[in-house]
Amino acid sequence: MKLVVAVVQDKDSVRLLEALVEKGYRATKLASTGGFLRSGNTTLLIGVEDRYVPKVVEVIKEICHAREQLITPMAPVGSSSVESYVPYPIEVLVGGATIFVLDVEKFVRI
Ligand code: 2BA
Repeated sequence: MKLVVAVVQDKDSVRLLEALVEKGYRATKLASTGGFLRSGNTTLLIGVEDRYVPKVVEVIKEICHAREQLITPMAPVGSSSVESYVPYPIEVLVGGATIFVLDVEKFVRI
């Protein structure tokens, strides 16, 4: 058995969860925060038999899309020139999904 851990954008998470459940996969949705943008994203835990991993990845690919996001960097912490700091927005391409596939040592449902 494998655990698919997928970090996706909030915008895609509802449709993705619906599609997974509709296709018979079990999933758990966690609210998460990206370390770089410090903004909300969604992490899904999906436990499946090994042979279903490619199908789960396919569903994620169908639904999740990369999007460009404009961010305004903060002044560097401890900087002495905060007053003269002019924040320019920069564009970041946030991927559709970041996927990890982990081996599951033991799976128990009680
Ligand atoms: P964030 O960490 O908020 O990153 C959002 C986007 O910012 C990233 O999109 C990437 O395009 C950019 N980015 C991240 N770190 C950067 C850096 N040091 N310099 C320049 N640009 C940077 P994605 O790569 O598609 O990642 C989307 C989200 O997936 C991430 O949100 C994070 O929550 C998660 N993620 C990505 N790689 C991960 C990893 N290796 N381990 C754990 N979580 C990861």
